[in-house]
Amino acid sequence: MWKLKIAEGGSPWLRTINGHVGRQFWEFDPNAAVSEGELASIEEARENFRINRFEKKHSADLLMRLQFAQENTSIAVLPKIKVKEIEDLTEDNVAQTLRRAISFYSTLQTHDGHWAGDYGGPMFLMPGLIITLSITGALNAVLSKEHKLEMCRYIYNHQNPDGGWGLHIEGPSTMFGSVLNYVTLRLLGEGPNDGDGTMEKGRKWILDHGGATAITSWGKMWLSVLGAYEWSGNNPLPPEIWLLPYALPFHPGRMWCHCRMVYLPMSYLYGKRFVGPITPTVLSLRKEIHAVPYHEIDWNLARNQCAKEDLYYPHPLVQDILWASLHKGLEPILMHWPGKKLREKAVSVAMEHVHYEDENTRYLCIGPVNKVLNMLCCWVEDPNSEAFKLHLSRIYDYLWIAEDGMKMQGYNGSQLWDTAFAVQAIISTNLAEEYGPTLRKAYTFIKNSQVLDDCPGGLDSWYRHISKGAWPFSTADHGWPISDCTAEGLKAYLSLSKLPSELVGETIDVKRLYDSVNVILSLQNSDGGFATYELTRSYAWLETINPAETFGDIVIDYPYVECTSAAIQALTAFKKLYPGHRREEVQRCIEKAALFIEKIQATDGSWYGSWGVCFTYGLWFGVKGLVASGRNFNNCSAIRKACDFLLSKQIPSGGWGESYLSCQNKVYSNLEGNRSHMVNTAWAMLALIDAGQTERDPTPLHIAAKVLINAQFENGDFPQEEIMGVFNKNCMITYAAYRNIFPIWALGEYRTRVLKTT
Ligand code: LAN
Repeated sequence: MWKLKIAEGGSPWLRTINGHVGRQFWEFDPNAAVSEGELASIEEARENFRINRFEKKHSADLLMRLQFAQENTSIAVLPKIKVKEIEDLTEDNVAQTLRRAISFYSTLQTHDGHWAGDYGGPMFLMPGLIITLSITGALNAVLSKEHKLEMCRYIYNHQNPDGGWGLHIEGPSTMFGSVLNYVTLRLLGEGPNDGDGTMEKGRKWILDHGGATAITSWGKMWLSVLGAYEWSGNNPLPPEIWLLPYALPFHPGRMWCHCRMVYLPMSYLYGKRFVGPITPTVLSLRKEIHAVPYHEIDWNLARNQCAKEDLYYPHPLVQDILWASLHKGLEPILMHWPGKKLREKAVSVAMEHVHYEDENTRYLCIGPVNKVLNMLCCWVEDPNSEAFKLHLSRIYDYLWIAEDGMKMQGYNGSQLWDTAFAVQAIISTNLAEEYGPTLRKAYTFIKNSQVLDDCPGGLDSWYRHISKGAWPFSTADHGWPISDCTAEGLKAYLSLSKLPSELVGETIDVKRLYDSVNVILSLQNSDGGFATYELTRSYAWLETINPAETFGDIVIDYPYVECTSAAIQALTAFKKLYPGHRREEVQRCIEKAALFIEKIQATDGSWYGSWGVCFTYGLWFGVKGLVASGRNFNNCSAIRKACDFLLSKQIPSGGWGESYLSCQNKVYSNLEGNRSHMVNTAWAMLALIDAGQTERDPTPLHIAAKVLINAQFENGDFPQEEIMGVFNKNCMITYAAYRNIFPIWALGEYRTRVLKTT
């Protein structure tokens, strides 16, 4: 029986700075007391997913929800509301829907005060883990047979009908997804010919589309360390780049931290031309995944091959010329004495940076890709090292299980982010006094998750921004500061601090709030905008050297409407409570940020949301930021244009439903069949309410509220619909809590700001 464990350590190889608050991982306990009924519900959920997997590609996080339902059997559920006519939208009916929704959502809160949930979606993460564990010989020590079974289940469940696998669970087949997942199944013990044709179909997709030499650059790197592809078929990733002066615009220290932290261990492995043990499986894979015999492959040609299915960001010509000259001109020098001396120096500098990252994230690392790459580097450096052991025990933080199987998540969770939103959603309903225990726990979690220190040593030499006072996306142990997570954390904290302390608990030292404001102020760029983790440190033209064909906008940290808006909102909320603190700076920051948001609005009145799908998300942030800065419908044309844009996209049913294609193509796209999606509907409502639509004409809000209310399940939950998170324009990611948080928030605002006034 799988059990979700919360805030537990349990291994001498785990480090923590806050007693593991926020940690979540799944453990298989063969002896757990479990009823027949429980087992049957889990089996049923799995079977339902499997049968409908081509129509509903997104799992509904049912294993966790079943576990919590089991633990909360005594909760009485109010009867469901059905709205037929707009007249049924009474204060009582909306309040009852909200009580049902919040009571249900409260049962999902963990004992340390956060909300846990599935943060899967990408299909290229688990392969990196399995390849690393196979190479290092740690596969069986880290993963039980139940783990492996669930991982295989996941990969089977997400195979497309054409035999291939996508970049993410809802995407069409790509070479990147197909080869990596095929290889993963093989390393997990599947033979090349399984009984039901999965492997044969997968291989056929790969070979029909040009074979594994047409995989993207990241795929080439993974296959090279595994030994199923040659390093000479990779474009250079020279570690010497770490030795260059910071003044150069392409210095890695100026790149987006995620890009920098992924290319760091890659450059170490490339610099060493590291290849794992060539096992019989690896030899067999060389035959299975390539379209021509391995020794006949033209590796020089393969360097720039990429299947058309994978090409989101094709290399510009200058990039190909750059790689060719480094490959042919520089690499031969660095591979032989005396150039080799420089190479040795460079790989050791790279390794120092790897260790710094590991140590300062308690071996979680900034994300799932550098997590496993750093782990591999530590093993390559010394297979018996403590660092490698410390890495192993943090693998579970990235694994999640739902009815579709076990997946690797895009982060070690979205704990702080979801909790900050959940708090603001609940408080928006004006029912806070009924949910004291829930809010108290959440308050404790938020207080316990603030990052209290900067990283050690000279921050500049490690290319790190300050973190003292920031909030992270997941946990304090992860510790990387993020502009909008700090802002949302601060907003949630401040709204809780306004509630009676008998209800929610004590405040923290105001200095900690000043520190968070300091982080926010320090992250404003000179153009007024906010990027994600750091200031924008270089130029957008650097994107021409983005070698990752499947991702857009990864090389530098760009300013975003979401981050900029969140900063404005947090600073305005702070200013109201602490008007004296850095008054002028705060005011100037807000005003510059608002101008930035106006400036980046598209001519059609929309904002493109980069981290959620997509226009509805961007518009919610755009409007909310402008309104927080003091603008409104009457004095700001950007807000009026945003309203018009949103209203023009409302579908006849009354909701909004945006497809992930909006993100890729940057063109508003409805979901297939013009269906509505509860999360988009909620974002659009929130934006319209903030923009003053109530005074103009509340009808669009009424019909949207009706859609939300009618979608609620008997138990107070909402349906899991299409995937709603995104990164780097092209890859989708699951936010399992959004289906609860945003309907609550939108109906909360609807209750307090629309119904109360109309
Ligand atoms: C995230 C998750 C959170 C997200 C928000 C806070 C929502 C956003 O407003 C700012 C950007 C941020 C922090 C973000 C950036 C990109 C991440 C880290 C992710 C989407 C989670 C996974 C993704 C990461 C890059 C995945 C690994 C893949 C690579 C291309 C390196």
